[in-house]
Amino acid sequence: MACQQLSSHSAIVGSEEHDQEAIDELIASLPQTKGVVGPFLSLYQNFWCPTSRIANVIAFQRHFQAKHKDIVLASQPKAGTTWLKALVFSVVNRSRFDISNTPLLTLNPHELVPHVESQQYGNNPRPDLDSLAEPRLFATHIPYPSLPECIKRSDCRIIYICRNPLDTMVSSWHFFLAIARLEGQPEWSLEEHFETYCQGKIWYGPFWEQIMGYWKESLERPHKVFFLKYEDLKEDIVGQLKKVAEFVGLPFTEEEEEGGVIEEITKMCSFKTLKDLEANQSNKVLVINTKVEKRSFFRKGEVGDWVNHLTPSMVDRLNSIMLEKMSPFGLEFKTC
Ligand code: PAP
Repeated sequence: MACQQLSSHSAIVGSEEHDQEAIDELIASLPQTKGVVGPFLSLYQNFWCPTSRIANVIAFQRHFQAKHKDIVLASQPKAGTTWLKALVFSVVNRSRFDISNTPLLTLNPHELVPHVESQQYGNNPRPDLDSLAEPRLFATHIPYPSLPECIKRSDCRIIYICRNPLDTMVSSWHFFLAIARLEGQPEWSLEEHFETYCQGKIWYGPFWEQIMGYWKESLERPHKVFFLKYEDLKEDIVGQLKKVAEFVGLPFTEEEEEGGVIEEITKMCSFKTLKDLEANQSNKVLVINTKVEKRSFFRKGEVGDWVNHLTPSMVDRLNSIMLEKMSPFGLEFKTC
């Protein structure tokens, strides 16, 4: 059933013509859920995609042309995407900007490194991406199997950031509630959100499928997919950033290391620095199909905030999902 669904979708994706009617028919045929979180989700290629973004995803799959130097930042929502965007942007552009003139001072990381499926392909099935400075940086929440084939086949690199599901779940509850409040939508409880999360019916979920897709690929092709954990960044940001720089083919020189360039970048991209910037304060709204206040990307930025929210039975349930779906493949998380 799952494979059938994937292959009939592949026919649409593979079609050269931009056949809006066929796309609309496909979207209308997909299983749908309202869930409790935001807009409708549809089960497209075995992941729960916000229905309003499926056409964008298809356009991305059909028309995107990878270049060998491209860097794709992939994540599950609320796993540390904003942080990763700021860090990799700074690493890649360190010869163009230093800390005194970095665009991070005036722009939110999501404006600097837009999400392909919600921003670049948001209003245009064929955005002009050729003129972007190289190496081009892209971000996506799409699971690995659904990435455009050219990304998988080319030499471009993928950095995936992952976070322990206990904190990710709590973070996503706060984030989606902030959006609901901004839009005057009804609110929902942590318990309701938790249930949806554990059922996998959450943006780009089930979360275990999305995480494991990238994890397995990172084991099979470590030169292609770099698997980064939020908790490891927290513990040793300098060491992790060196690995990121090497992975993208731009290692820090001895001179840079001695000159404190790595520390400067990590300080610039720290939770406190970014959160306090005027560019990331309230009343600044980013539009990614949905309106989001920039400050809602910076809440607490800690490992272990779940202890303040989850009951022992909730923790047991999430732990057993991790034990069943992830541990057998060697993936474990630090949770405090
Ligand atoms: P997104 O997928 O919608 O872009 P994402 O950036 O992945 O969201 O997740 C936001 C989380 O990262 C928030 O976690 P919290 O709710 O537990 O606080 C946010 O605070 C945290 N975050 C954002 N920027 C940083 C940073 N520079 N350092 C550490 N954590 C950060």
